[in-house]
Amino acid sequence: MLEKLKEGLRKAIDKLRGTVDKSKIDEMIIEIQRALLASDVDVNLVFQLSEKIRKRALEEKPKEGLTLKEHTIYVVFEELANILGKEAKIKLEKGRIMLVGLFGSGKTTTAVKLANFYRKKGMSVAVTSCDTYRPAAMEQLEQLAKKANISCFLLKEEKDPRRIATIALEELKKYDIIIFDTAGRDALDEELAKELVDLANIIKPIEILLVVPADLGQVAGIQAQEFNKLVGITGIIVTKLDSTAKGGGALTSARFTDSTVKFITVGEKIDDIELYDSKRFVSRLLGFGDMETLMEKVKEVAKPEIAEKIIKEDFDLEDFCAQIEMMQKTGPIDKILEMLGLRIPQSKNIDLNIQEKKMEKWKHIVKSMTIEERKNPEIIDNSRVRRIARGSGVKEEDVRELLSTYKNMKKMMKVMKKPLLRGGLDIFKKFKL
Ligand SMILES: Nc1nc2c(ncn2[C@@H]2O[C@H](COP(=O)(O)OP(=O)(O)OP(=O)(O)O)[C@@H](O)[C@H]2O)c(=O)[nH]1
Ligand SMILES: [Mg+2]
Repeated sequence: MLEKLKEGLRKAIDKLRGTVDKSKIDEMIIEIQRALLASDVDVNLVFQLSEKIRKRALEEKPKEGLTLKEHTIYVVFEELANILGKEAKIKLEKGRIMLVGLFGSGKTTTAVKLANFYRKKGMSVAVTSCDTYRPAAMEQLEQLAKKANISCFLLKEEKDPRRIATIALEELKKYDIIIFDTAGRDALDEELAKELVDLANIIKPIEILLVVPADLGQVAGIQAQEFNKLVGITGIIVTKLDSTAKGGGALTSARFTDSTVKFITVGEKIDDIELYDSKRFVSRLLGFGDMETLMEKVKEVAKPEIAEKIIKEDFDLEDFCAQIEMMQKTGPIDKILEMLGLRIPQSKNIDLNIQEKKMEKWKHIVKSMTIEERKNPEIIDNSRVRRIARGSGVKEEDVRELLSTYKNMKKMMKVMKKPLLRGGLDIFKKFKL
């Protein structure tokens, strides 16, 4: 996601090597400007930001215990986070959510991702479609919802979106959250405008979220303004951040309204949606790692104790099994590593696409081990392998495979830990972020 911007910003921070002085800070600012402009952030905004960074880096007294370099990085972090929005606040209360946006912006797919997001927060959720404009729009929502096991209400024959909204409200009233997908158009024409205003009046949503694709860049700001004037949007969802370099422009679009970017989507899968928090986002861009989002993902499926161990790289075979299980649920490891601000070379990657069956086998194997073996798998020699295999009814090579995967993962934890400490975690601790 936003690889170019990331690269550019990291290159900028790299300019601070050695003793930091005014000329190094200027060099860094030029790199930041380049990166942001390439990401389609508004020129004036970029210049304002540059001035602020320059002034604060050179004139502000560094916080206690910080070197000038750390101070400068912190200023860059804060100012970038400022222009890239705020921390999104969402209401976890009963109500209706209405998605609006132009053709192909990602409304229908986002409706289901969003439903899944709220469901994970423990709420009952249903989706419905008021898109009577595009052929097969309802079938698309139906299929996506079915795949994700989300309740979906449709009136496929009805041609009036207002009637659909009215009936859906009644039919779905037992749900905590009802998400309304709406039709798109090439532009916000009169017909669409009227339809959306009517729908908003019927649905009375607690959130009207404008869905904009990241590749719109700065144009997203103009759209936000238009839709805001029309129906008063409460937030923006920037989609397809995974597939464009222009995301910076879209992410800064909320400043034309009094709303904020609330969610971003970063892929086509149902879990590829995140609550947007510019501080977290910028820390990821700068390579400090997004510890909070990572921890949140981990917490969704694992106990906090295990999460701690993952970070501390202090885990035994039992934790290992728990961790593999968790990663099967949290998704591919490369995404988790990206949140840690890391890119692991392909060769070092571990294939975590391990089928349920193998997991089951591994659990049996671990059960056949002594406590000491679980704590220190290093002591397991050939004769112990044989005994464990017999005890758990598997082949010796299965035991070896488990041990070698464990070893690889431990190695990877080491790789993960170093840049974390070197990169920004230390700084983040100092700032108590
Ligand atoms: N790579 C990527 N593709 C996405 C993302 N979100 C949506 N898409 C794709 O964008 C395309 C359009 O998405 P839809 O959800 O159909 O968009 P829509 O706004 O409902 O479109 P209309 O109903 O025609 O107005 C689909 O092919 C989606 O799979 C994303 O975050 N990343
Ligand atoms: Mg649609």
